[in-house]
Amino acid sequence: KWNPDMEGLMQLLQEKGSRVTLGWIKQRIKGMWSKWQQAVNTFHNRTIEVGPRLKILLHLGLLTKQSNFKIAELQFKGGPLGELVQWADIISSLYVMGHNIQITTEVNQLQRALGGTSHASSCPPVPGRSSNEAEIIYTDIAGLKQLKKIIKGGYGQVRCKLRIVDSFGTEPAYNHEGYAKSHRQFKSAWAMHNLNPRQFFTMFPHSDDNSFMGFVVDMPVFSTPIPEKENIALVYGKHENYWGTKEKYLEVFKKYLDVHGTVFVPNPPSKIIPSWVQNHGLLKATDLMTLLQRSKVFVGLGFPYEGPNPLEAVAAGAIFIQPKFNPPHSSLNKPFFKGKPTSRALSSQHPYAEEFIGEPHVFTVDIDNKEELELTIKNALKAHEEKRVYPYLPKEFTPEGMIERLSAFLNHQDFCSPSRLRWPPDSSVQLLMSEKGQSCSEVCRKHKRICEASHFERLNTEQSLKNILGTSCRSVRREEDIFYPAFQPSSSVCILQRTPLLFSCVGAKHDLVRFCPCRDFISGQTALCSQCI
Ligand code: U2F
Repeated sequence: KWNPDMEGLMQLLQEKGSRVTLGWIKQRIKGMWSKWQQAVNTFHNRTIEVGPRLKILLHLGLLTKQSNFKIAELQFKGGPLGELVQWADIISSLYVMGHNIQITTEVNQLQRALGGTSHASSCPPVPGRSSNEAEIIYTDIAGLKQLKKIIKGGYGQVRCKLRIVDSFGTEPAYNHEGYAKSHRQFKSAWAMHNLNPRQFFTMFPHSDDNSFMGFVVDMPVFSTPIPEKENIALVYGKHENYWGTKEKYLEVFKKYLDVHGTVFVPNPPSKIIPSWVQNHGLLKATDLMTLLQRSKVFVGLGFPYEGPNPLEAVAAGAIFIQPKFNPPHSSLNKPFFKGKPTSRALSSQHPYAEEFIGEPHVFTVDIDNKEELELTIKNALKAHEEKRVYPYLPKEFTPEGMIERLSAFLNHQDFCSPSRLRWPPDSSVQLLMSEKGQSCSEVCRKHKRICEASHFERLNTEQSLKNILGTSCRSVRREEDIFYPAFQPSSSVCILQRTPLLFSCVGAKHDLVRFCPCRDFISGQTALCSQCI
């Protein structure tokens, strides 16, 4: 069933007409193909539950003319590539897993692809549907809006087939249309789609209410012993706008290292990049990897947030030094996050690198404190001298890890049959009570677990609260908000959730103790519980 035939995939990605949208994606897929082949070979030697061959439609809304994002136009000019990385890897994994995929990058193509779908009917799909009809549809928020226009009346029968690729995540409060409309701070042009929050797939495992899709990092093959590093600090920022006012910060690195960059040079060139920076211009992925393998340090400027590049640097054996954010960056203080359907606050440029990787591969530092910064640079150089740094990549960002995760999702997340939706198994989930004012995500992380939203339903009964609390629960009532199920110590009242779409891992209120389903996870494969594979 595995399909390692790249030429077949390239044919699927062929474009008609003059507008080239898939150029960068095709380049990435070709460059990474040998890694996908290797992953397929490892699966020949071990069992994995791949499930039936599915007909899957992938609609890349971000590349359509109608999205107005200009991502296609800027793909070779320093524009954002993170989302293209992710789409390239989703396409590759589904294809090598042997699924029957179709890709659309224009609204009229989407319309044609949906041709056979009976738009008005509701989930689950009607038996005897045409064999041409997609069983799963991956798209992004731009694509979802386009779908909404095509399919009147709330997505009809495709609703439960949807999987939304959504880098930064969509929290339940923004997802539930009625709730968002009655709480103005949660209104967002990107949200209010009333999907199951786990139908949104993020770039990093940062939003427990959503699912974690991720992407793949090209781990270089090193000769042994690993070649000596050169005295290079490579700055993370392919667009000159990211460099803005950071000259003083970079001067500190200049005292210890030669500073390099890979910034796209516009025509005419501007003067934002200091003359002492050796700029290579925007590089091809393979050349960037070679430069990262030569570099001791990869320097975060504070933007872009949560991109793939720091993981590539760490996989190449460089140390990522990044700014700590105090106060954290969120929609409250940063225009970038304004209107995004998440209240998440970033404690640094790359919280995953900070929290899940850490020292000696990642140092997070207050960049306004010059002494602390100098000490960090010295510590990083010392770690290299003492050979304490090695190329590192969590399994979840390898092709094997991505296939493992995606196939588990495809086999177990059945949004068309809610009765089958309680996954992972009960045995991987522990019920915990938060402290007053704490969210479920917080309490689960504190216990080295992850909030598992699919198990809220099981907790949300009078009996289960009484089992946990005994007689402390004086009375029980049902309410609609993002904090329930919960206990209010001041009144000894237990409050159950009335609206399942509002079950939320991140909801927290100062006077409430939350009841939380916290699951275990495989180290390096955060999306899966210990018994999930
Ligand atoms: C993030 O998007 P970015 O495109 O800014 O993310 P990067 O970390 O810069 O990396 C994207 C890819 O670009 C490649 C690099 C990565 O795989 O290898 N690249 C390259 O090919 N040549 C070069 O010279 C430099 C980089 C994030 F992913 C998005 O979700 C956000 O929207 C965006 C803004 O926060 O940041």
